[in-house]
Amino acid sequence: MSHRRTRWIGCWCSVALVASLVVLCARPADAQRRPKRPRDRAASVADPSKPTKQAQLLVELPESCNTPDGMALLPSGDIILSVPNFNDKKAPPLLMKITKDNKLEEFYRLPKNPDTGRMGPMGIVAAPSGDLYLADNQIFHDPDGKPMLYGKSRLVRIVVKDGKPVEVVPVVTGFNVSNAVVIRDGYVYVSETILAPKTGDEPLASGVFRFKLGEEGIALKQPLKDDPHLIATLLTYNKEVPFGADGMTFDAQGNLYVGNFADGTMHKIEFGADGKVVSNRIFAKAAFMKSCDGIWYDARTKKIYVADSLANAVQMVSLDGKVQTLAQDPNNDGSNGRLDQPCEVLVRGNEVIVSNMDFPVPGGVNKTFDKPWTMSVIKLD
Ligand SMILES: [Ca+2]
Ligand SMILES: [Ca+2]
Repeated sequence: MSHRRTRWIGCWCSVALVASLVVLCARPADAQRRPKRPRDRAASVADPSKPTKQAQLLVELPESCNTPDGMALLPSGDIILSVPNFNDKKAPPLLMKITKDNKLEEFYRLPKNPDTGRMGPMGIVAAPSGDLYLADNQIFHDPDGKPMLYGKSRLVRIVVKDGKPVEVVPVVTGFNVSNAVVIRDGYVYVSETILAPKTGDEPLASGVFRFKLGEEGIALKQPLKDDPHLIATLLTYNKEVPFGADGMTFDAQGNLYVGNFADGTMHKIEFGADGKVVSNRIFAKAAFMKSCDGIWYDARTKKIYVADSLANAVQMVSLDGKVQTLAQDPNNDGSNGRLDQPCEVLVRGNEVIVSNMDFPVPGGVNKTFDKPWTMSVIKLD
């Protein structure tokens, strides 16, 4: 399932990276004289913001792929990678294949978006039919060069026959920022990162839309908040960064998790037996989780992996909501697979595969868009 990521344009208030500290409470004198039990020692050294792993190089991307983004894991173990090339639009928008043995192949040179002449491939996921569902994010493609283009983003289906892409079929039109795409139990879910542009000091609204698989030719109602496919709304309180709902993933029980990009929080959405949303709440947050971009639930380790774009890190969220840093790098160019602004993660076997967008955002650890352009891997135990 694909989880995606986001970039935005605007000014971000720089926030110092605050390490989480374990505060030891004062204890009575007699307790201090007693030897520590092993459990006490473990508790005193546990610093959840300290990375436990180092990212390595999975594959270096060619000249045609300056901005990797979303990923779809296929049943074969191959990965389809979205490459919008937002950093340098001289390169065309592409889909690449990373085979299960990590060979890189061009999969699809995407046809033109009918409104802007250029697709913006982001979140991507394989349907049970083998077709791919893809978010075509047009927010950065204003034909007159304005920073934001609203209402032109889409969800499309890429028809796949005998393992090859054949054509692009529009499924839903009228998003502002179609971002992550996930499929479960006959429905496709799309995160909308800006439900309505901000007009003042109010929190930014974003949301999640749900469509029945097979339903096509849908034009969303405007304003988007009035469309009946909207099942959940998130609010983002960060005043400088207008980006909300982003990565999405389901756990084994069918609960949906959504990253709130600029607040760095993860929301949990629960459904009743009739499929209606019964709860939508902030599930995980931590001082050191600066943003919540692409996310992925791994059933083996029972953790949700988070691409933390701003902190240049991959975080892990346990099903009790606790956050722990898996890997983190300082500002760098991505050489040797060091993290270079991760935007998307997925887990294949015991490997966390990381897409490094390298798309600097003010306030983020990554400062420069620079060669090489890379995918990383973090090996789990
Ligand atoms: Ca780089
Ligand atoms: Ca960089």
